[in-house]
Amino acid sequence: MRAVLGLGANLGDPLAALRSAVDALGLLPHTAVTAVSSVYQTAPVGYADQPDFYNIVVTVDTSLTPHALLGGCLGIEAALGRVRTFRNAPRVVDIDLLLYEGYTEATEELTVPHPRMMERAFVLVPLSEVFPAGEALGTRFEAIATPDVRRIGEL
Ligand code: PH2
Ligand code: MG
Ligand code: MG
Repeated sequence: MRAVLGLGANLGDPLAALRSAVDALGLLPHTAVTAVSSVYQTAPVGYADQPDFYNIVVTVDTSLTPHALLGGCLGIEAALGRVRTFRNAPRVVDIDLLLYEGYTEATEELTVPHPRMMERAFVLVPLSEVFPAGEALGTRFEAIATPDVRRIGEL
């Protein structure tokens, strides 16, 4: 199955954290990383008083279930030193399951498609790089260019 992940980091060495996270995703069982977007420097959304984020979108091929993949993502966040404080707080790395082929769920543990992805340019702009036709795993989206999301190069 194919899945799309959104990664963000804004504490410590964010680019190193994103690289380590992508490497770790590829080491999850039965999982291969199939695409990695460029890195975008993005203005913080939700809680403004924190450093800019660095965001990427990654696609994987996996036979992990959505919950097992989510568990893998949370394990990687913890292994890279993420400490959860408050909502939208600065973080070493955040790995969100945005889309999972043929699957929807809305529970306390997991909501896919990600409930806020359609309003977040820091997700949609890198997503549109990986899916230039504006459709990802059957989900249509539109990315609007904004100065708050700036491409800075390859990971
Ligand atoms: N993640 C959030 C809240 N705000 N802002 C930016 N720019 N990038 C993020 O990844 C981000 C955010 C919650 O996960
Ligand atoms: Mg998030
Ligand atoms: Mg998250």
